[in-house]
Amino acid sequence: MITAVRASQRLDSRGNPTIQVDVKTSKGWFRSLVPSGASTGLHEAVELRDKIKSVYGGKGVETAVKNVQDVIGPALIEKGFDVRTQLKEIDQFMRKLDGTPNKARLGANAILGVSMACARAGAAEKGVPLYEFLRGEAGVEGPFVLPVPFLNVLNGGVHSGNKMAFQEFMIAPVGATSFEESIRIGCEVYHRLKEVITAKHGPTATGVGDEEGFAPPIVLPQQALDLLETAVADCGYTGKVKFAIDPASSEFFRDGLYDLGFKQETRNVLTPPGLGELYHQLIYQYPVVLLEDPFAEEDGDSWTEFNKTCKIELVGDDLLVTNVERLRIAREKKACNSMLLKVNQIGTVSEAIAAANLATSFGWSIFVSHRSGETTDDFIADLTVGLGTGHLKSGAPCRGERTAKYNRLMDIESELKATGKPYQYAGENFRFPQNL
Ligand code: 2PG
Ligand code: MG
Repeated sequence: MITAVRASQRLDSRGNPTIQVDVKTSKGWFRSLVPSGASTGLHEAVELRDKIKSVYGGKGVETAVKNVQDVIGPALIEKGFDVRTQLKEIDQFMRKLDGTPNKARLGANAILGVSMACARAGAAEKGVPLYEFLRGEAGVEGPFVLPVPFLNVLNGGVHSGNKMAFQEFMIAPVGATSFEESIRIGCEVYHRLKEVITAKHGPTATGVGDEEGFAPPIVLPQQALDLLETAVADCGYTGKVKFAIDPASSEFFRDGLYDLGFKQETRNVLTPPGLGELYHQLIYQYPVVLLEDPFAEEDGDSWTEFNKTCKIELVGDDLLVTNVERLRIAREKKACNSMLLKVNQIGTVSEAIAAANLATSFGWSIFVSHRSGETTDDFIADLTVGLGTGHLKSGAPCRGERTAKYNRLMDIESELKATGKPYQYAGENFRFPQNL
């Protein structure tokens, strides 16, 4: 039973306010911190901001804090839900209390904070680790799966001040034999990449972007992938490390065209088929195994067209926003074959799990994701293992808000090893680890 609910305004990794929620049960206090995106999808649940320009530039979340303290908290306590078994009911109750289709009244940030803290409380009351609790909620069975980390080591788009249009270039150590080894490989490549960038562009070019990947003065995706290839080869990991790209193309979609020069003085415009051709070339030329948001959320036809010939994992982020309605539309249109899972896009843990289960029923893969504005909350590490998704992205292996998730995953791996519970590292099977 929940006996107290507390909320506070705290900071995310960009120095913007976010919401922290504490839920109390007989086992103690359970905390969550809510992340926030920059390249957000049009159909995401509403993140409530105070919009008072003079305070944190309008980004304060005091209203959301008040909504937890004065509305959600007292109502939940009165209901007397059992956190061990009623996470779905708790989430459903908050949705009703909000009363809007996109959580615009109480705020998806307020609701999600409570939902995550309740999941933690539920796990503690049940006496199981959070990943095991979430696995139970999702009805997942079989050996536990440790994911392949997709480390975003080069940042562009709206996540950095360089001129590169594409937002994320990730390295995926699929050839490792354990999660811990995958992190070691990822870190070694990351550090070598810094040296490669220094040699090419000088030491001032090694500053990092919002997800702690480097943001050197490059423009083209080929330049980014060449840097990655060099760093991987120098470390002796060619073949063991694959690449992934999230261009976050909604950010440079204008009037039916894609402007790769959107951060430059001059336009560099491609038609949707032209952009599709560029992706095909990159996939042919480099070991790219995953492509996320290659086309804009309003450009569904281009997704469908590209999916006809795309042989790799095609992930819908802005396109799907972790929302079952959007998933059904995308499936109808044969737009993609994988879902990005971001809990704050939908605003409750159980709705995120429902979206994951629907994606699985479509035969799609699931890629768990952090947000560019993160916190030290490591919830998604447990969620990834709980759902057995086989891969996640949590930025570069650098700075606390990113490494918190990777560190937690190493803890989980050690714990599984120590307790003798069956588990496997997803490796090459990151898309469909249940086939392991
Ligand atoms: C994305 C994310 C996370 P943001 O586009 O996938 O990497 O960025 O949180 O800014 O939406
Ligand atoms: Mg994305």
